[in-house]
Amino acid sequence: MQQRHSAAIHADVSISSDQPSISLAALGWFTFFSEQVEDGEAELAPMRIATVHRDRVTAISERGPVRLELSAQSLTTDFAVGDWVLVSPETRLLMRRLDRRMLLQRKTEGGRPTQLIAANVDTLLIVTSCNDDFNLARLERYLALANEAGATPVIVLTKIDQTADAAPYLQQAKTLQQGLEVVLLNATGPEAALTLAPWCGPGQTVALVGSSGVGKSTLLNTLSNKSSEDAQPTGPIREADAKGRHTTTSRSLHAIAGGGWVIDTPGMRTLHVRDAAAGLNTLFAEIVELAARCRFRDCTHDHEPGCAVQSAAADGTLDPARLARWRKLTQENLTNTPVQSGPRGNKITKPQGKRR
Ligand SMILES: Nc1nc2c(ncn2[C@@H]2O[C@H](COP(=O)(O)OP(=O)(O)OP(=O)(O)O)[C@@H](O)[C@H]2O)c(=O)[nH]1
Ligand SMILES: [Mg+2]
Ligand SMILES: [Zn+2]
Repeated sequence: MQQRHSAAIHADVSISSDQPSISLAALGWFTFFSEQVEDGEAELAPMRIATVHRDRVTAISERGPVRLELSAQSLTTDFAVGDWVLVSPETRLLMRRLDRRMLLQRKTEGGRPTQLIAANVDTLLIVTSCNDDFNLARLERYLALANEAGATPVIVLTKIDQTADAAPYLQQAKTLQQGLEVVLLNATGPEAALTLAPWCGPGQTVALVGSSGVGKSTLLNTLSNKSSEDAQPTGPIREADAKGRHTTTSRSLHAIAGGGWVIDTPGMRTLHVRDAAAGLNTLFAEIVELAARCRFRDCTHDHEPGCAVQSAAADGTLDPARLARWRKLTQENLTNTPVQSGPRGNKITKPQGKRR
């Protein structure tokens, strides 16, 4: 596998050595992908999509970055950052995308097409700041996205250097999901890389998501130890409401200095839920557990007698605000998720998101 790339493939990059500079395993390649390569494809080079622009796609190969050629039939929007593809070494033509282990998609309302956020991600770093950006309802939407796709969610609270007391943010975030990891950091300082080290390392991929201005690109520059010339651009936020200015406009994959890969994404403030029943059940597991004790199996936890959910809200063991957010998200998911009819009019429920 190592020796088969021709020089042509790297015509536009500076790496000239015959030795691979990155191992495929360090790039995140493992049996799930290698098993998909068929006998006739042994001469093709596996590469990982690094950037997707309107008119071009780049990838990272064992020797470094490569600009890919797309066939007339493929669109750049078919590919997600983090995808594995097979490329002809002679022509740099992208021959085939391998099946994804997981895909993070931004759902839209109704039937509009989804946006591909990133593929083959192990950990979703959900970034918010210790300021006005912090919003429990928005964080829950990101958690539903991670759960549904099968990525481990971690809440990253930035700008601890700009708040007198970060503890209340940490405490509130921890209540959002059972077993949820929450970390506090200053994205501009090198200690941030140590804080996130448990989720980084050879072969691991993390993706940064969150509103504009929370410090995703700042954190990426810290994790990747970028020099000022090749750093991701960052931009100031508005003082009044802590909103950013959408500095990052495309998604991109970068090497982490201590091993592993990190994906930067443009700020997203609105996230809709759709096809996310399993992800919501993981997010709201304490409500699902209570619901199992309701007198009626089809209890809506609204008006029914013997409702364990309502009584938990009444006696203070379940925060009524959390229950209201559960109700809103599950309702939105139902409204947005088309129900297909089976042969005898039976409802077909979708299979749950894949877990690794
Ligand atoms: N003091 C301090 N400033 C931070 C921290 N994180 C980010 N910033 C600043 O916050 C501003 C926004 O940071 P960016 O990294 O551009 O934010 P982003 O999330 O990438 O924003 P978009 O690309 O617009 O989505 C910049 O001025 C950063 O220097 C932090 O932890 N502490
Ligand atoms: Mg950015
Ligand atoms: Zn009930």
